[in-house]
Amino acid sequence: MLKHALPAILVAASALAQAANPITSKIYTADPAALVDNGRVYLYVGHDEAAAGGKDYLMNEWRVFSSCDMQNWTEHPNPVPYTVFKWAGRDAWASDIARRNGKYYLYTTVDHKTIPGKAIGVAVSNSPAGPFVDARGSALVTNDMTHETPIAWDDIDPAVFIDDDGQAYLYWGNTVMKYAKLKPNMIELDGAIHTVGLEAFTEASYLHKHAGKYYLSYSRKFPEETVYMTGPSATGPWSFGGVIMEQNSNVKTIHQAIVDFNGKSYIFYHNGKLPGGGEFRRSVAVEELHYGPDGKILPVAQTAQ
Ligand code: FUB
Repeated sequence: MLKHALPAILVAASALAQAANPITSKIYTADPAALVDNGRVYLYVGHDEAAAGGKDYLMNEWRVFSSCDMQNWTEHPNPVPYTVFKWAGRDAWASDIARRNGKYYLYTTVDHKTIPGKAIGVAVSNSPAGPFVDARGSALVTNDMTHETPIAWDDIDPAVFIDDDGQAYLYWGNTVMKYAKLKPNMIELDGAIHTVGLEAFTEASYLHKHAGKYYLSYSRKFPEETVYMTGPSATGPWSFGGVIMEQNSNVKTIHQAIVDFNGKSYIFYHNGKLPGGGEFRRSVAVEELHYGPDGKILPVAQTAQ
């Protein structure tokens, strides 16, 4: 009897330990950014508002959620509209967040009103739940139209990382990954913009540190899969680590964020599994992420929804 009962108990226990996906089924959400602060995980997502059968992204705001257990998510009443940036014309695309000196800096992608193409802005708040206001009054990064073949969307998907020595970095890009140092005020680039050639890099670069090792994850190919590299510093040099998550079935993008929380590691991503979901109607979900004894990230399967 016990022989048969045990597996059932284990299945039930692992189901309980599993995170609830998607994070919300009330709206479509995409491009997760996550921050652990004061015993909670804060999650910032783009709101996918395209109608059924829509042919493009319709994203006007970022929504803010938080959880103390990765299971139950509370939405906070301060969505961040792209209009927080007076210089932005549309498109609340991907973002990332960092805390410094008691303030919360939200780096985000928007379309610039006067400089053609995407740009990166930074908003600031005294609370991780907002409200957020424009921290600079102008874009932090704008599209480089002097490039021989200018790409309107190559300055997207900011990721911010503060190293143990206090140096902050911003990573971003589409097709080519770029990075630059941030000044201690977090709202100005410090020095040159560097480019990094990564094999089949598409977008969604993300930097995190675990057990003394630097991990650079990103979306590779299109449809995208999430892969990672490791390195001895926040600027590399990078060595390929492996595939973390395979492509979605009905959505070409996947966009990850990785955090440690209460002794476990997690990866946020999006898919199109919510009923009515698809390319422009995505849903953010979360899975536990595990490291092998050699520091390798083990492949992560998406849980059913
Ligand atoms: O949500 C718009 C774009 O799709 C993001 O900037 C990319 O990362 C991809 O998820």
